[in-house]
Amino acid sequence: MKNKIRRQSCSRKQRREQKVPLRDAEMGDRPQCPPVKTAQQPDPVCCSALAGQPACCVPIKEKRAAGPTPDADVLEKLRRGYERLQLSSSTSLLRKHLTRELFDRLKVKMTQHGSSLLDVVQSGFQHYDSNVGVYAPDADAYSVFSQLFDPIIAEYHGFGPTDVHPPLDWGNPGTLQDLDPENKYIRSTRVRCGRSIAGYPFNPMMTKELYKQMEKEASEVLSQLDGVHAGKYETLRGMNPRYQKQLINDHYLFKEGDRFLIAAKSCEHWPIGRGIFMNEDKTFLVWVGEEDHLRIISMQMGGHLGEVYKRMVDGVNKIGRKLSFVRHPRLGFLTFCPTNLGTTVRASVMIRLPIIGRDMAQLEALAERYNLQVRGSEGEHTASADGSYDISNKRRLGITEFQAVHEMYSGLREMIYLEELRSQL
Ligand code: ADP
Ligand code: CIR
Repeated sequence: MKNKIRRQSCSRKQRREQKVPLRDAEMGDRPQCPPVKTAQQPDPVCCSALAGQPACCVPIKEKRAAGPTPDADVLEKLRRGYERLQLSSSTSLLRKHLTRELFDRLKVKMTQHGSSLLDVVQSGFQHYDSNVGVYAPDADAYSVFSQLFDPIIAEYHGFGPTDVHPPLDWGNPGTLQDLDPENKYIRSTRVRCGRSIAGYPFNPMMTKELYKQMEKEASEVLSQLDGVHAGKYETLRGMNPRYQKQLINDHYLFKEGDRFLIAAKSCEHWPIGRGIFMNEDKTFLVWVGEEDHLRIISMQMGGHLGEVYKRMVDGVNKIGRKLSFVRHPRLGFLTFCPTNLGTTVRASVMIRLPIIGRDMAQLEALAERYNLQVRGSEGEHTASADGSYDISNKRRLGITEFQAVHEMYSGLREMIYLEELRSQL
């Protein structure tokens, strides 16, 4: 008796090289296998038996539901990674929410771009000090692996599995004043948002060609910006290393070698497709090809949040007229990291609070009270080099853009007030 056959996943490379992305988990665009008898081919042969054909099926004893599954190597990596994570002392949201039962259910799933659970969890499997530990390798991952993403998103943003992100609302930037008019505490203010350009997968699934295409598309649009946003795009390829280092040290450019992103396969083909757009004053910047396709940033010295926010909003609106961004009906704007979903907005100040900021743990506890997040002076996962901290809104999902910024605004006002009070004791 002939063996029955089932579909087997093609390798990641095979999938990525397909010009047309897979439409659904039933492999709608893949060759028909097991083959169907037709008048022309009454006794068709399985593709795995044809010399020179990429195999997309493999003989098995029992027929199973059609649909791609990860190959044996991926399943083994998942099994080992999961066992080790369980034995570790990791406090990541990944470890907390990926129960054995859920792991067994999700490990066989794949997205239409061919991403597996491994693509979602590999950063958290490698780095036990992750806060979160998961990334979405493509937009579809948020649906296919929703049973893992949803509880993580709920815990990070306070956004439940049936909640729906509100429509975009920038509010009125003019109502946000200078947080530190006497220039006593705040060195600089920055507001950024992330955008994924429609038609491209997220980092781990990007090929060299896609990076080049995306950079070209983005840089052409950016080069046409006018007014205060007008500036120049500089690709990272061939950038003078000293100039690049200076831009990083001055907090304009993304740093290289973030171990969480490397483990998430987010730095492949570096520096192809990566670069920065800057206006003349370096108060409006766009990162291309870093963690998200685009990071749109406004920053300036001092504490005038309203001015900084307005410049970002106007810039995003101009860019949005020329590029289509990926927006999910429930999760808002989609980003690579689930912590950035929804509004994607992070409004931060670089601030010195000599009394209440004397120790980081105490400062973090206070910040939590106002839904704020404290980062080191060189960015996420860094320490404070000079007694200053980067303090920003923590929540980005389930609230409007204006609410996200306002949460930071009112929290920072409270913290500065406390610092003032204590300095008078
Ligand atoms: P994001 O996720 O917002 O891109 P990162 O933590 O990766 O932030 O930081 C990116 C860069 O932006 C780092 O150099 C960081 O120090 C800088 N940065 C963040 N907030 C401010 C601020 N308010 N003023 C100046 N630089 C800032
Ligand atoms: C982590 O899990 O720590 C990293 N993947 C970064 C997560 C995003 N940032 C954050 O929670 N502050």
